[in-house]
Amino acid sequence: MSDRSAQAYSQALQYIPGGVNSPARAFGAVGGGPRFVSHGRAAHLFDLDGREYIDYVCSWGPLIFGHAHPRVVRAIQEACERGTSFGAPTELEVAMAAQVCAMVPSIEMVRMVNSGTEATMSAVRVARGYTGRDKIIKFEGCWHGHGDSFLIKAGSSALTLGAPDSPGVPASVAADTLTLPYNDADAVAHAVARNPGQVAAVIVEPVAGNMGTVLPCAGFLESLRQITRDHGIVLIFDEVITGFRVAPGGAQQRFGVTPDLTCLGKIVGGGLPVGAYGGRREIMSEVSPMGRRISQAGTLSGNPLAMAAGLAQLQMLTEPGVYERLEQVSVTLAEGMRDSVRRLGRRFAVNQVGAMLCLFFVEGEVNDYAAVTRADTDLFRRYFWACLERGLYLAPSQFECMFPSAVHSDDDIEATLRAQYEALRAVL
Ligand code: KE4
Repeated sequence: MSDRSAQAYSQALQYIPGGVNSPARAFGAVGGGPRFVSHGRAAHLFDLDGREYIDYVCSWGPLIFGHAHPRVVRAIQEACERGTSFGAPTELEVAMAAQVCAMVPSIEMVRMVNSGTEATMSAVRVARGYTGRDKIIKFEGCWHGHGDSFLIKAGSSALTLGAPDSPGVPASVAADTLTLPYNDADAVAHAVARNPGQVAAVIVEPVAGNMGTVLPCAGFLESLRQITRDHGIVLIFDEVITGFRVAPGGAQQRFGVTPDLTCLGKIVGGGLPVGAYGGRREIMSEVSPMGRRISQAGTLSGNPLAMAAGLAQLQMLTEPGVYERLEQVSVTLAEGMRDSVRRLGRRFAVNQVGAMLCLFFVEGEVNDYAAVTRADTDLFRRYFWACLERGLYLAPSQFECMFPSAVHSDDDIEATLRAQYEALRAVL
């Protein structure tokens, strides 16, 4: 590990659990210590020792236009000069709500919160309040943030660090969460039949991005929509990753399935702390202070700096050519990686949709959690370090995605595929 990162890390360990403010940043699954960042510029990240990397974490998804985009920086500066927070409504919040509702038509009303976790926690509480039911259905390997109800067979850092179920979650809470295999609609039908009138919501990542990238099989999302509609269950799409990343209107636009509620995060905040949840007016009209007053609140919800950053990014996404560029960059990467794997005589899976992709160290197709858990995580660990040493900054886990941005240049992609091939050859 680089010297200055090592020094910073040993100091961080004195004050912060694991030396990081989120376990996904720890190098637990790959060994060694994390690189501490000095700054970012476009698609590049620079560590404390001045090493430069092509960044495929991009803050775990928010930076669809890369680091410190001038229009985002200027929007934050202008907002900052008017004050950082008021605890009173501003026109920026109205503009943001209107922008989200315009880009994701199933969202008729929306609430801004401060993280994806807050968005999913709130959406589940609203679904429970609206239906008067307690149980929820989620899927193995999906991550919806660290709300108690979700920490059962969860993905992302829980899966990476081998703790899909967390201590501290009361058995009474866990009992109301039914966790089923992703892409298995029959399992959902059976679970609903065994719990008649008790399931408030099905929450799903419409493309799973927390066990690597796993796409919905044909008919899976449509079946969820049919089952939930037939049984008065709220269908929640957790689009914290997929929102604005796989299409302007998210996975629901790309796959043509409309949920009742949608959770957003990451891109919607332009790199600042923002989450959002919203959906059918009939449901959202029950959120406090309206209707049945289902509680949800937050001191910094709709913060003007975060709204300015998110709005700047969303407005740039509506400009011509952006999604063509995102698709072109991501497909070029995926096809190049498949070619590298083939040239080395292996059949590892590369899953890609929109601007999210993942190389699995699993031979053959990867369509569910069971296939993902067959990944050779020790080979991934060696591949991760071989890539880092060749200037590629990947998530330190087999169970995360690569997140290209609209500002990854043709040179970046060419350099990435060259370095990635060399790294694969070195470890294979
Ligand atoms: P946050 O609370 O981290 O903003 O969002 C939680 C969340 C909810 N839903 C989905 C689909 C998510 O992917 C996330 C957070 N994603 C992880 C990475 N896969 C964040 C990284 C971290 O935990 O540090």
